[in-house]
Amino acid sequence: MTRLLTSDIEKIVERMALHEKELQVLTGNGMVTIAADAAGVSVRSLFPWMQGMRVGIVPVTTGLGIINGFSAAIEGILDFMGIDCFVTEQTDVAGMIEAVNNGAQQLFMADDVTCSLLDLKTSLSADNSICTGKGFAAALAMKSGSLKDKVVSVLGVGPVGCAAIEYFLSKGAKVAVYDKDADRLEALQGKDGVIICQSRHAALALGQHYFEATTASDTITLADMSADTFVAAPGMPLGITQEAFEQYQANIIHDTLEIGVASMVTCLMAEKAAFMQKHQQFAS
Ligand code: 2YH
Repeated sequence: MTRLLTSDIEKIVERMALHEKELQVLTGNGMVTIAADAAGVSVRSLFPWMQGMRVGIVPVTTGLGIINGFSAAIEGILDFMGIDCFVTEQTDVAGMIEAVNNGAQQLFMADDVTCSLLDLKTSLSADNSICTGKGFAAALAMKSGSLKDKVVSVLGVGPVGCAAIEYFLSKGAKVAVYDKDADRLEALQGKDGVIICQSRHAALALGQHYFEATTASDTITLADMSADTFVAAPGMPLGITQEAFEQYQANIIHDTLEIGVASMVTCLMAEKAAFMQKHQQFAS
C-alpha cells in the first residue's frame, strides 16, 4: 500500500470546489451523491445522520509518522461535506481522549496500513481501502451508464480492487482481473462473473472500461485507451501514463483522498442507520 506524500494532498483543501465541479462534469454527479451510491443508499436518507456527526481527526505518529497536511486534508474534505469536525492538538492516545472530551462522536485515524473512521456509539467502522474501491466503482458506473453485461478490467486485486469487483458484480457487470501477485488472483478463482487473466494486457483487452487499483505507475498506456474507454484510477501513484492522461483526461476519474473519505462517511452512516433501526426494533 502506498503511503501518501504531502505533495499528493497539499492542494486538496483549496481545490475542493473545483474537484466537485470536475466530478460533476466527469460523472454527472457530485462527491456526496457518488459516495451515497457507493454505500447503496440515497443522499436524502443519509443527511440527518451526517448532520449528527462530530468527527475528531487524530494525527497518528506510529510507523513513519505524521504526514504534513494529512489531517488538514481530511478536515477539508469533511468540512466540504458539511460535517462538523476538528483536528486534535495532541496525537495518538492523548489525541483520542482529547477528541472524546471535545464531544467527538466519531474518530478518524490513519497509520501506514489502516485508515479508519470509527463510530463511538455503535463501534462500527469504515475502512478507507474498501470505501475507496466502492466510491471509485460507483463513479465509474455513473460515468459509463449501465454496466450490465459489460466487462470492466480491474488491475490490482487488493482491498481496493476487491471492493470494486463486488460493486461491479452487483451491477450485473463481469470483471477481467489481473494482479502480479498470483495468490491474490488465485483467491478469486471460480468466483461468478470473474475472468482471471494472466497479464495486464489480457485483462485490458477484455474490458470496455478500466479500474486501476495497483501501486505501480504506467499500467495503462495510450495504446490501451480509446474515446469510449472510461477509467477509475484510485491507485497511487496514478497508474496511467502521462501521455494517456493528457489525451484522455476527460475519461479519467482520479483523486488521492476525496472520494475515498466521502465514501467512508456514507458507508459508515448507512451502516449506522441500519444498525440503529434494527436495535430500535428489538427495543420496541
Ligand atoms: O497514507 C496512509 C496509508 N497509505 C494508509 C491508507 C489506507 N488506504 N496513511 C496515512 C498516515 C497518516 C499519518 N499517520 C498521520 O498524519 O496521521
